[in-house]
Amino acid sequence: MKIVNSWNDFDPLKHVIVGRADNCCIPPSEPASKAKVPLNSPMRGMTGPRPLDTVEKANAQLDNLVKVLEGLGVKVDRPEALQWNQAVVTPHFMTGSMFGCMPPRDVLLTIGSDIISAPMSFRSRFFEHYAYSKNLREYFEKDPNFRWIAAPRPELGDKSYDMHYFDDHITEDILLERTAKLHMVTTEHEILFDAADVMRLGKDLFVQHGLTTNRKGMEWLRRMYPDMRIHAVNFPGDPYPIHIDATFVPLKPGLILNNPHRKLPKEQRKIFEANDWEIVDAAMPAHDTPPELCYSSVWLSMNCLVLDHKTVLVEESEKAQQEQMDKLGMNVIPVPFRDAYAFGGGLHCATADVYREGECQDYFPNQVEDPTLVKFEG
Ligand code: DAV
Repeated sequence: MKIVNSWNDFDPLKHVIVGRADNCCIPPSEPASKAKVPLNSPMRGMTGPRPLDTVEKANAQLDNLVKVLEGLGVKVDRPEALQWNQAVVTPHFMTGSMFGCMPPRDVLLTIGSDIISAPMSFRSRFFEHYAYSKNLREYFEKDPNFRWIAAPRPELGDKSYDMHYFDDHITEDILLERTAKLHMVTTEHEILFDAADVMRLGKDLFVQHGLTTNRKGMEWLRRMYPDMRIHAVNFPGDPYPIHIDATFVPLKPGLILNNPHRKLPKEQRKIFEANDWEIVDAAMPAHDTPPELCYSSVWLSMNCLVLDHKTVLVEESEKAQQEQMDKLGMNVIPVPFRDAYAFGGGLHCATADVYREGECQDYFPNQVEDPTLVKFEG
């Protein structure tokens, strides 16, 4: 029986994993996660299990998302929450706690009939893939074509990070300068990527070079998938480039929303222009600030879950984003989700594809000189 199949983020969704907020922690500071906690956030210095009432509220919205999806005929699986408030000790590092299993999108990368558990660049997220073992074992038992792949487990020792990246004198302006120059907190010591840095469009993967994904991670994907084209993209204007799904979001074949504060540079657009893809500025978010104790920016407004080429789930309060998508020809289903944001993201983050209809398509048959194309850099 075929269970796993998904080549993009917009073909008809039939089977998905939705995360859980149980036991979720704010992990202790570590070389990479200082990046995730904005400089002026009250979360700096706060660690430990998240308050129970916030967990319950997030779970209520996650459970409601499950109901909405099931009501639309989508099969939903859930991960197994571990006791995340345990230390992680490996030969290369120790850290005081884990994170959670709300955003499966960060961890699981579905490419056709493969699901890859990503290396993950945060020490606190090293063992997070175990939350999905139960699901993946089941797919492995039932689907003879499903390939369960673990990317190389990273060391995440001090060589994997620029240990001075977040020294005390750091400002947002300095961060903007550095990220624009592709100087990230993660080094090129080893293969690193988070699954949510990869945007899938059939034969092409567009991978954000940012704080959580390096060039070696892209090179690993290139060697794993020699018939695919891997593109390195980056978005100057984002001081914390972590995950591509509040920055560059495809809605249907030929149409991508781009965060207007994080625009894809001109020379990186050639491949889209040569193949008649339209890149549209996303609407402004409804909120000036993210919810309390939230890692992500207000741009979770565009972190939508596309169900098919005409249907999309958008957070309930994001009226401008809903209106824009409506004008772009989508049927918008509003879903309340802000209480879940602090646990790791929006509607796209909170899900991971198991099955979408459709095959691997070539959306970019016209090849132009493309500076994003990843080649061996030996
Ligand atoms: O804009 O904070 C959030 C993406 C979460 N997966 C942002 C990126």
